[in-house]
Amino acid sequence: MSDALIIIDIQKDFCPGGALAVPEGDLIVAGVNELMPEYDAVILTQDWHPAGHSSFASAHPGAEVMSLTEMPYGPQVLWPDHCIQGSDGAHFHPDLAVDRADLIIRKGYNPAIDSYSAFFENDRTTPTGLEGYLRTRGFMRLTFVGLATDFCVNFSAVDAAHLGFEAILRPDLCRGINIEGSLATAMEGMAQAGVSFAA
Ligand code: VGL
Ligand code: ZN
Repeated sequence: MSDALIIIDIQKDFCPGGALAVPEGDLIVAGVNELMPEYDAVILTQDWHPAGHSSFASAHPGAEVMSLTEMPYGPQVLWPDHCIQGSDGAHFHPDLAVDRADLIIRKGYNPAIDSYSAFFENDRTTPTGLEGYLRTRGFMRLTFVGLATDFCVNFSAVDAAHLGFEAILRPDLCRGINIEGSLATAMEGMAQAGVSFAA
């Protein structure tokens, strides 16, 4: 069976100094680079929002950053402005070996819907196209690394398991945001969905 490595959102804005910094987000970069040659395909995701995106607190007058709002598709955390298309913060971490990637899949470009998962937008139905790409290339076993463990990595790994892929998480090569226990909840949810953890 051939194996794909799915590297979630290792972008400047999710690393220390960025707009939505994940603690220690930069510390996984060297390990992720080292892992790349062990896989038959390397796929990067890139959070890629238009300015004024509906997931930004700044687009909701009076709303606080990291508060919850209700969107037509369900509850949504309101984030600081981050990963705006073409901005410096949307670039990958400068040390990430991006040249090794077969595919860079962008997500979050729909102004009205956030997209945590690499497979579906947060309405849980609009596909990004990644499932078809992986199936047509014959990749059935996927290893997930990146940022943030409790949001985009979590949603991507759970969707992969639900879609019938073998999904493996490398917790040592992920870092989380952890809002009100979200990291523990995410780890439980992934285990329940059938995601396995490897070191
Ligand atoms: C992410 C919050 C907002 C992530 C992306 O990559 O986990 N989190 N956008
Ligand atoms: Zn985002």
